[in-house]
Amino acid sequence: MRTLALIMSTFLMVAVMAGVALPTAEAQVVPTPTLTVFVFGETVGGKQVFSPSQILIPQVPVHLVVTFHNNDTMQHTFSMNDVNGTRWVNTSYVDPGLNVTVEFTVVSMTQVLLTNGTRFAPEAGANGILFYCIPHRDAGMTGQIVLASVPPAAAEKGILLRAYWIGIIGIGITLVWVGITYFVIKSSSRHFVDHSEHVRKGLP
Ligand SMILES: [Cu+2]
Repeated sequence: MRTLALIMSTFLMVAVMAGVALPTAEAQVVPTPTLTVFVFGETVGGKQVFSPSQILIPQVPVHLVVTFHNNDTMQHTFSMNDVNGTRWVNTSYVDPGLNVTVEFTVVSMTQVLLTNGTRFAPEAGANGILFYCIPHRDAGMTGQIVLASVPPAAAEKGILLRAYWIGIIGIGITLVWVGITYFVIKSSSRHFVDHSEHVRKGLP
């Protein structure tokens, strides 16, 4: 009986250890996703604008492929500066009816990585990373790359991991108590020596 209890508890301990060891194997490298968007340059109600004026990104980092289409009768650009006013992303002047594609990686809301490996700190707008049209910036032709979700991934992961550890610790504590109880009951019971002692005697 004692041997059986030892075998059982050993088996359960091994199962718990295996469960604890699992999460380390789950560590993985997540590749940067690519988001392809179209942005139009046009004149709406006499005003030069980007349409849409916001590029919503679901997360950072994200690789952005922006196809700028000039849907107007005058030239426009899709351009981005760093915090010091140096221009790093630029379609140059796009003629009416034409497309130009630019691509870069938004590493974070304060860092952009170009395809040639250069990193720069992008100029910020009120809600995100600013982009603009060179000849019409002062006329208000600006837009922003906006992070659509404020760190949901980290929060979600935290809750899931916490639930996982609460479960594992709960199972562990339960097993420890089963073990303690077994030995407490065993030590407070004397050994029966023959079958007559096993017969239920009822209340004293
Ligand atoms: Cu313009």
